[in-house]
Amino acid sequence: MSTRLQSIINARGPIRKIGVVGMGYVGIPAAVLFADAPEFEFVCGFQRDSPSSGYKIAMLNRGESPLKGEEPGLEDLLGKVVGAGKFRCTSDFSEIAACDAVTLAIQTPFKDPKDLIPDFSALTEGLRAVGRHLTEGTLVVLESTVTPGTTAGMAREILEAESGLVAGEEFCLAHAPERVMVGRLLRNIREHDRIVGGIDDVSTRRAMELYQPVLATGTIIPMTATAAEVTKTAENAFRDLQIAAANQLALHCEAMGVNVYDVRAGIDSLKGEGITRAVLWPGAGVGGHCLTKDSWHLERGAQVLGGDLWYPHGAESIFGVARKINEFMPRHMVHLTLEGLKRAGKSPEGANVALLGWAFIQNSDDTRNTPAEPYLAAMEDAGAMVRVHDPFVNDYPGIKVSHNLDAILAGADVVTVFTGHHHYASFEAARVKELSGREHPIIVDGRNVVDPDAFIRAGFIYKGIGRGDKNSHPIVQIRR
Ligand code: SAJ
Repeated sequence: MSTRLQSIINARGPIRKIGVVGMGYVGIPAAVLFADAPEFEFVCGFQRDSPSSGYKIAMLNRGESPLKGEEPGLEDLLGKVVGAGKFRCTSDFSEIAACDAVTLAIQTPFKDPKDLIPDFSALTEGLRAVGRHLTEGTLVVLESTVTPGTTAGMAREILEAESGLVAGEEFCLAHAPERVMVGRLLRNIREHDRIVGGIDDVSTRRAMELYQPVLATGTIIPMTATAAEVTKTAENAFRDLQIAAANQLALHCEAMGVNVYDVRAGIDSLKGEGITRAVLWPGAGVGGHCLTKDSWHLERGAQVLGGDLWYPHGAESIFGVARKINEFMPRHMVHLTLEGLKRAGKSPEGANVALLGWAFIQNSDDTRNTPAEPYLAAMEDAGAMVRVHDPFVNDYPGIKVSHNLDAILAGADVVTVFTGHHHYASFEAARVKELSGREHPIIVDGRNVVDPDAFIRAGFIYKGIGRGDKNSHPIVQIRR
């Protein structure tokens, strides 16, 4: 443990002024919660004055949140701390010099997950800006999701090179991954347990001092910085794995003529002391910005840090296989669609497909990495004409998204449900058939939202993920 760093911290005293770099959906709630804590005197939000996001600075300083969608309590709290003079946003990074602690909450997407190379360019720029103004005794915390090894590796190197100071000797460095979900930002920070990992014990303790005041019911879970990075990526990799297991089971149930939802309920009924069966839900695919990348961060960490210790020595790890199963599901939706068209004696060429649901998750407008996109591309490649409906999504680059469901259903040969928006659960089979104007329209249900028997009785050709019990049903001829 560094006694030198501890004595520098003791001389500096408790954390009073905090800097938060990155005014996004992670940085803004963190900044206002730090500012609202009586333990701290002042919080400075740092935002690049770039053409795409510089507008946030003036908005935040007026007490207005630039975040889309409902965030309960956020704008009130922002107005309160701005009015109390406890929070201000600036693009002048030199003010970092006066901060006792600085957190970085900057997006870390993948350029292309196929090569496992994350795009750390924005984070690197933020680290350089912090390093240039770093002073002795400051605590630096990475909140972004990063490949394990980044905090003690690349981040440490950049901060030391820019500041001339030594991490663990002259400044503290830690990782405290965010666990926030859109729509629950403030609540998640206050209520989730907080993983806090320093590159050494002094850094861990200093980071605990920073986060303790903003936790309402959550507790601090201390560990090393690398363990914190592994925890964050693994908690999402495990969720991705659970979903993949449900998807694999669904594919097997289709092959064996079984209803996967009966099997799921059966497995779930196994209860009792020490028995756990977290059977999640099969579906049309896995989107979002968490699960689609965090398994690759985990894999890359093991490869880079582990070298030849990395198991399975070049073969596919279970997390990689899980990703591939989840990425396969939109292609399986294409397969079900083509099978349905074949049963109707129709070619995909020129077929009208009504694609219902563009958001990656039900009852949301969030479209990041939507699994509907590869489905649309594949159906258009097969010559189909795809029209997209989503009641929550207003626009998406290159895609026309309609809010008029009847118009999208009119003349549809195929109706494909990709997102489980509640609007689709109340579908009337007769109405949908009438709108389609087809004798045997096809319905492909990717989220188990429609009643197969109702649609089969109405003359539809039904296909559903995991519905091995229904996918080869006899086609009902409707007497005129
Ligand atoms: N999905 C399934 N089957 C399931 C659950 C989800 O196919 O049983 C699909 C969804 O349709 C969606 C994707 O997976 O396309 C992701 O869904 P998600 O519920 O995991 O939502 P995310 O991506 O917003 O995940 C976030 C994560 N939170 C953070 O990173 C802070 C994740 O760790 C949480 O577990 C998750 O929210 C949550 O539980 O709400």
